[in-house]
Amino acid sequence: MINIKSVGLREIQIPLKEPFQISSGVETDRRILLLEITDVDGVSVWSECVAGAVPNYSPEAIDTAWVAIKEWISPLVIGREFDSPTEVSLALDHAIRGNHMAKAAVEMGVWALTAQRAGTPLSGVLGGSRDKVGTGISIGIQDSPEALGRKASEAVEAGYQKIKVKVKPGKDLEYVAAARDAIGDHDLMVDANNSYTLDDVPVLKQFDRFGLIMIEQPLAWDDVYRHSHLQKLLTTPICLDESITSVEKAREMIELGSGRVINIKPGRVGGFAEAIAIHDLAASVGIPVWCGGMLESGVGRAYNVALASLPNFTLPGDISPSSRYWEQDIVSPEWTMNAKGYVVVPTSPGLGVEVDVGRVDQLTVRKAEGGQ
Ligand code: OSB
Ligand code: MG
Repeated sequence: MINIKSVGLREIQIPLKEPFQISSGVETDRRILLLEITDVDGVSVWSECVAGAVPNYSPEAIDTAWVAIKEWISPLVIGREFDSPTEVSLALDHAIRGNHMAKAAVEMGVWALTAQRAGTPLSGVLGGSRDKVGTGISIGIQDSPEALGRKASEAVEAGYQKIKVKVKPGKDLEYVAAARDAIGDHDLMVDANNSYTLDDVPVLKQFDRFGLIMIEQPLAWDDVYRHSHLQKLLTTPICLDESITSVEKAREMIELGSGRVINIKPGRVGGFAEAIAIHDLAASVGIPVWCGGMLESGVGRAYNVALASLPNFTLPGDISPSSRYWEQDIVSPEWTMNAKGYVVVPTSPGLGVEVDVGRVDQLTVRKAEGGQ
């Protein structure tokens, strides 16, 4: 039984070790919305809303999520009894259109609360089967092909199993060529964050010569249909990220042949129930999935690691260790990766990491109570 008493919101700000640039913008200080969800028995968990400072990845941003969680989502869950996290997911889905990242922060927290109460690791309640998850790195757009080549080879040195490089028109073929030269036949992919159109087919076809394991979201952020045309013209598998916002979108992708791989971010799809549905659908048709990242703190990372332990997450996720992003994370122990590029899935109850509340307090810039 789930019976939530309060949803505390707070915004923290942490400087990223280095700016992270994608086709549509750059992030230097990460503004992060954390929730502290407490039930009527006093059991409490932390969760993270992955929305960014501006809506340049999806239509959501931290400020819209703040309002959505405080004003609309919290009142739907506080003081009401639910039998399972899936019931919470259905209730939120029924009452609120869009606002997936806001809903996910609450819904995922409820899964962690369920795990915490049962004395089970989060991966266990999700149906995870791996004791460690393979990790890749996502390298932002660099100033020169040489700089990218250096970063890519350092990442291979560090053990990352998959190297993903961000591209955009004009910062593409030369950059990818440099990365490929730097890392030999190591697994390499690109992420365009929807910076191309079908007019760019001549350029996009040239990506085929680099032996990439996939090209992520080349066309519009909400497009499925046009990707089906593009996939027919490329030998490189297309992986959809932004445009897979639900299991129904995943079904469209599969039926249209718009891609051959799916990046699952639980925040983007509204939570774990939907993420698991996409995972299961993809598994049933032989489409591999991997867990994407949104520059999460150690809290959001705990949720991603747990999800990535499910069986069809057969490709390395964007689940870098804490030290890739932060001088100091807000959890202990911090997330680490071994020399073979694996992050260990925690076996202790709930998230498997402790939140350093003192540090969170220091980083907090605003607080509120949901539903008030
Ligand atoms: O497209 O996968 C993306 C970060 C912010 C917004 C969108 C994306 C990303 C990443 C970062 O690629 C992955 C990570 O968290 O390391
Ligand atoms: Mg992406």
